[in-house]
Amino acid sequence: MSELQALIFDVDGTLADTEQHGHRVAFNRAFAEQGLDWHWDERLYGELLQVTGGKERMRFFIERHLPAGTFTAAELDALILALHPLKTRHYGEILRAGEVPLRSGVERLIREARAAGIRLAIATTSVPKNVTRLIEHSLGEEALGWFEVIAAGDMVPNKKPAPDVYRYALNALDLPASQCLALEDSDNGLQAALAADIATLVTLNDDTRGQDFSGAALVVDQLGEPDDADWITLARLRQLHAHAAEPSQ
Ligand code: XBP
Ligand code: MG
Repeated sequence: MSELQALIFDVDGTLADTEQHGHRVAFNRAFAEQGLDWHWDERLYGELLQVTGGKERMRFFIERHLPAGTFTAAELDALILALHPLKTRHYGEILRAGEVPLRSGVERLIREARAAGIRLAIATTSVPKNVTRLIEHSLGEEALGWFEVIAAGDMVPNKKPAPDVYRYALNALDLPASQCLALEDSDNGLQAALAADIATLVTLNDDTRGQDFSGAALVVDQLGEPDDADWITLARLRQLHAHAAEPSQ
């Protein structure tokens, strides 16, 4: 049987609740800075989350929610390319202000895994800068070195639910999928990890509760801390991983 060698973490929604309090706010600030009167409220943003990637999400919004012909194809491309760096800058300011803490149990589990010699990687659709900033501002600058691989954003041709970003991470770790476990929060993320054959633990959040998580090794509310009724230890992850590797009857 293949022993667990590495954990591959999704970022948005998994390490921290970045979407509604971070990315959404940053998109709205970018729209205002560009002189656009668009505002994404929490409900609309919850729907837009079905599309991963900030540039792809803005394109989806414009194509689905604005009157046809509002922009020519060339104007649309140019607008998205202009907005996305503004949004990334605003998002960085939100992280720098410490407004998006890590989710319960994330730091504890990362430290436990490191202490046990488990390798760590990231697989996300968000841009690399957003990942490094979140890690720096929440775990400290030295924590950047804890993650051997940060597979992110446009480093792969197709974003989640495509498996590309997970395959990229496996390749960079030089490990087979059977020696890794993914941690995700969304149906798109779960599909991406499963399509790369990686057993996956899902931690739910308010935007993803109610999605279809068939195929997950386990679905929980949070990783949790020792005072919580249920919390996820590295020993539990090893069990889940071993169980997921058993041939189905
Ligand atoms: C995360 C995302 C990201 C962010 C925005 O999905 O969809 O697109 O919302 O990121 P996942 P950028 O957690 O499944 O990786 O604006 O940096 O693209
Ligand atoms: Mg996510």
